[in-house]
Amino acid sequence: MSGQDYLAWPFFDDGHRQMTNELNAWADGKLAATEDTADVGETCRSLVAELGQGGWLRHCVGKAYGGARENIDVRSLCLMRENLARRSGLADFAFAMQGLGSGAISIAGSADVKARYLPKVCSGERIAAFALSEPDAGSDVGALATTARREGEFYVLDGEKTWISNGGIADFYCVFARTGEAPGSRGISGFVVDADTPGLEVSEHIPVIAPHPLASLRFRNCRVPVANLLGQAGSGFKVAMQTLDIFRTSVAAAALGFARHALHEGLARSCSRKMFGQTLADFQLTQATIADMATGIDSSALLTYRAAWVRDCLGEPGTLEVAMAKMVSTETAQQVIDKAVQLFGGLGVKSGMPVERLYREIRALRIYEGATEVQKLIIGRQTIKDFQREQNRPGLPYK
Ligand code: COS
Repeated sequence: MSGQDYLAWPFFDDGHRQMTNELNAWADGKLAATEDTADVGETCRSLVAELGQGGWLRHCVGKAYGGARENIDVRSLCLMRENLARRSGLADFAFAMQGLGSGAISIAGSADVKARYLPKVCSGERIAAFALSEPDAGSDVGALATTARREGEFYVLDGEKTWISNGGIADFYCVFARTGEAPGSRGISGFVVDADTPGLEVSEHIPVIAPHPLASLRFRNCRVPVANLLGQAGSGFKVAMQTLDIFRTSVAAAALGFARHALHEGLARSCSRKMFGQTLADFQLTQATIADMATGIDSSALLTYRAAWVRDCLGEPGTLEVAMAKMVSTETAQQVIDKAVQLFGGLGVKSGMPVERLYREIRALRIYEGATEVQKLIIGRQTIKDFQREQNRPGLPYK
């Protein structure tokens, strides 16, 4: 399979096919220049506005708030991210963060909170962010230490968040803090906090290898109305996990987009580069490399769209399928891009070359929204649990 042939897969309906064709027509030529930017914050702001005006952010929220489909459709999110990421890491990022940053509102916000925030997320008028990680609680979310204590009609937040995408440019943050109903993961709640709330400040802008707006936040005596609580007090860990169950699949799709771009670059190079009296593509070693790249990409696509389909069509969270998709797609994309760099030889590491940019861009996807090791934990635990539950069922083989 090549190009957009995979759209014929039974995971998709005609709406997905039409949306993807329209997105590609809209994005062609438009997004290429977004990568070499001096001010990533400003570029992301205008990308969010453009994506909003183009109607693309409608895929980040449900229909009642301006969205394209009844509920957030993970296959649409994935097709959007894959096709944006093929062209521009920042455009993909700007799109994805509107969804991730408002996902907890879609899942657990009151009708009032949804009505206040989601339509403007959809139009691109307000920029969203998801604030979960802390200096001492990244993979171990249950250990987070930011506190929220109830005082009358407010919760008062104190603590620090870090690695917050859109930090510094967001208009609001979905923040997770310890409210203490129970120890560990059962004593955490989610809140929507407007960026201009007194007591909330950006404490550090974090430079990274593939520049994105990323910051640490400090909360000091930051008073948030009780009405901004997301779901029940104490349910925040589950709300955060449910949000990640939706958006981790889309990380897999973004990795797929980067990998497809790298394969395209690798093929163009292999078919044009002359050496030893033939082209690079004539060497069996190159053909083996291309075979690994192409097969890895299709494996990733199958796992990614299966995870999206499980959620959209079976109505299940698909935590196991999501974890498999995220792990395989991000790890595979890293290998595919590395092979593309190798096909370019010295030019592959020259600053500004597409494969050099992809090499920097892919790395963080193996870490954020649950590192590969966390995905292994989820897959291993769930597989063991399934075995233990099923092992006494009559009729299973090997009994
Ligand atoms: N959906 C709904 N509920 C979930 C869930 C999910 N996907 N995953 C776990 N839960 C529930 C569990 O059922 C359990 O509920 P009870 O307390 O009622 O039994 C509770 O949440 C705690 O679950 P668990 O014991 O599995 O939590 P752990 O502390 O062991 O953490 C991992 C599990 C490591 C998987 C989790 O902390 C995680 O995903 N970490 C990575 C976080 C991340 O992605 N950070 C990046 C932030 S965005 S850049």
